[in-house]
Amino acid sequence: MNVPLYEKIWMWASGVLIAAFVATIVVGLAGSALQPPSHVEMIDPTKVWNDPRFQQRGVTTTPEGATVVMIAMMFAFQPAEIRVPAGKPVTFRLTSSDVTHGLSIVGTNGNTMVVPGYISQFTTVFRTPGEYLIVCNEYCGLSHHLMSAKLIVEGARP
Ligand SMILES: [Cu+2]
Repeated sequence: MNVPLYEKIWMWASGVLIAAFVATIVVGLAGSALQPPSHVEMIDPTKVWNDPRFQQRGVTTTPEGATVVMIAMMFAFQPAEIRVPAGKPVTFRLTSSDVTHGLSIVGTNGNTMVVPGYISQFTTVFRTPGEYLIVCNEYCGLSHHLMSAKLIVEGARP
């Protein structure tokens, strides 16, 4: 079969692109520990503020790590400032009382959508102590750009 050179170049170029796309997934998974959300837990979005799972918001610390319980709403996170230990697993549990929001901890792999009716949960480890900005990364309304919170990672670098 006679394949013209020009066509061969395009075939190889497409092959390289496909390999590059697969590599980004592998690097994201293995290198940065990014993963799709796997936790499915539902909640009545109209009763979020009275739900026992969201009565005690904020950080609960144990010797093994910490759990953060937060509610996302237009246009704030509640609580707006959280302190977690460095080098230990921190589990975030979030839900929304109105529309779809996002929680993105800038400079880390902490990132999830917060969809009304569901509880978003993920666990991550913060290795570097310091102050991190938490932003909403799903457009949620006119003051979306003001929706932020602060994460303080405390302790010595493990
Ligand atoms: Cu938002």
